Amino acid sequence: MRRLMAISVVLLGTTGLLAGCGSSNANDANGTGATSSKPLVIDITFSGETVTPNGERVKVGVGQEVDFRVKSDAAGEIHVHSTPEKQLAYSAGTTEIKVGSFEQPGLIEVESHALDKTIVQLQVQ
Ligand SMILES: [Cu+2]
Repeated sequence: MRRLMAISVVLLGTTGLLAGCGSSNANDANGTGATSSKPLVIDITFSGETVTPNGERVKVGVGQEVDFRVKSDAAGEIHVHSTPEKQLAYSAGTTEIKVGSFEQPGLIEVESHALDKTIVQLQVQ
């Protein structure tokens, strides 16, 4: 008897999911499921002694892929204070860098040590 109940619960759950699938597209766009699927692209521009953005806080979903699109007049490195930390090299011109995803919620500093500036703070949540 107990087993039978368990099975019918599973079946109910499955049909519920299937039924929800076709109609849930509109809801998905403004909420929950959207974060992890597409990468967050952050544009970073180095010019002489300045960098844009400059210390801004950017929200990232846990497990969401992050890409940096770096435009610079000279080669350099970006330091990501994640665990483990990452040292990302870029060249003069435009460099696309796949940073990867972060599994731990928290604040991650992204810095240029050459300029001694914080570029962005990734708020992983
Ligand atoms: Cu650093």
